[in-house]
Order: sequence, then structure tokens, then C-alpha cells
Amino acid sequence: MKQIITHATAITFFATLPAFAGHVADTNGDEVITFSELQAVLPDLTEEVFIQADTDNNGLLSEQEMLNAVDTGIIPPFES
Ligand SMILES: [Ca+2]
Ligand SMILES: [Ca+2]
Repeated sequence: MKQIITHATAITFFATLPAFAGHVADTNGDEVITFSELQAVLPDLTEEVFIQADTDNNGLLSEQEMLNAVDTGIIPPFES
């Protein structure tokens, strides 16, 4: 299901939960994060780090993969 950024979403974001990082990076709202989407919010991101985070090797990060990556420190927590 597509998620459109709403005021409610923005308010949730201001709780600044690391868990929300995936939504921030997912600029086109398709619920997966591409390398370029993540690089837009993490300019220092390398492809190597992205590959490490992409545990099922499908070239995309799901929200769960993002959470795991932030949780394990592969990807630093970030705010918009
Ligand atoms: Ca996306
Ligand atoms: Ca993946």
C-alpha cells in the first residue's frame, strides 16, 4: 500500500524514532529504499554499506532491513 506523507506522518517523525528512518529515506513512497534514495539522506553512504544492509540481496532495502541496519550500526541513525 502506498504511503503518502501526511501531517500525521510528519508529527510521528518529530518523535525522531530511528524506526522512522526508512520512511524518511523512501522519497517515492514505494516502501522500499533504493541506494540513491538512501544516499540522498546519507550522502556518505557507500554501495558496500548498502549491500551489507540488503540482507536478502534484492538491491532494495525494506523497512525491516533498514531497521536492522540502523539497529546493528551498519547505517547510522539519521533525521531528515
Ligand atoms: Ca522508494
Ligand atoms: Ca533487500
